[in-house]
Amino acid sequence: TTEKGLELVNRDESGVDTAFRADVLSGLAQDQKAIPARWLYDEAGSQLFEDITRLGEYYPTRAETEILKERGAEFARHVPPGCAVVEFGSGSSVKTPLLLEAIDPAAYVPLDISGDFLRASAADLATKFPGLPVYPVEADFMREVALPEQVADLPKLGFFPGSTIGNMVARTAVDLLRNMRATLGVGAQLVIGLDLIKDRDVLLAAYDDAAGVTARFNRNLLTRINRELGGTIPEEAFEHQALWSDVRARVEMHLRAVRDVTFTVAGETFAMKAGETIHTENSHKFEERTAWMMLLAAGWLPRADWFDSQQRFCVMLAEA
Ligand code: AVI
Repeated sequence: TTEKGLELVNRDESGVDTAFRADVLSGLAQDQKAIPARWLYDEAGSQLFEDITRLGEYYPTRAETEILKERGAEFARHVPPGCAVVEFGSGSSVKTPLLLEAIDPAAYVPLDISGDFLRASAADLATKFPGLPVYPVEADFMREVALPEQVADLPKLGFFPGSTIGNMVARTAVDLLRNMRATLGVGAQLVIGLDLIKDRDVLLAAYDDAAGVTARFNRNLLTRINRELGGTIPEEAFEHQALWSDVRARVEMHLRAVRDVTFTVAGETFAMKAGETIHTENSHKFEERTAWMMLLAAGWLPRADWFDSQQRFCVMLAEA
């Protein structure tokens, strides 16, 4: 285990991230090739995702920000005074301050697996909220996390914005929500953002924008594989594809081979026929009732929800 910034990554003697290599090699060996979406977020990918959130077609960030901005006083009425806000992920420079301003908490605890992101967002928050104690925790929040003892006696409010829960299949989403409940404790509350099922063309445009930013975000995975795993993937032979699966209620991103290709990754050879794809991301969309069901399945009781003015996005409040 070596340290990259504060981030703990397992690397072999040649510096390769062993988890990345294992996921790519097993994913490319499947009939329907698939690589977990978390590998989209190297430095370039994280920057491209930031760019996506500013695109005209990508409505979720604006819709959720509208809810946090307009309905803050209503959240505040449901939340006990002096709570500790525990954010799953190191926080967005826009959304986190909106929540903190609305509810005036006693402490802020960002949880993230990446120490670099944690440090950056904690420093940013400290300047915006000089009196607020910030206790960053470097941890994988997909599991139960031990919170700092400084917040042990405070009521907890979990915060998981962005519809990031939608990037997980139902089973993983419920496992995460259950672990969040274990992390926060009985009586805690959770504010969670969920993107809603809507017109197919609106959904697809959000994941296949005219300027091609999402295409660059998706295709950057090939660049990363070639660079970090010594791959020979012909990047120009793959195109970005976004599709809506009505059965699974999700947008899927794929990288589609436009011709027959053969390439190697980490010394292993793979072949794809024209039209075959590598599945790179799921983004599930919800209805109010299916979202409630998911929360209930994980032991959370839905208490309230708020929608943006165009009913595109929902922020739910639930209690453990
Ligand atoms: C981070 N996540 C919620 C985004 C989404 O909308 O599923 C990731 C994304 N992928 C393509 N565009 C945005």
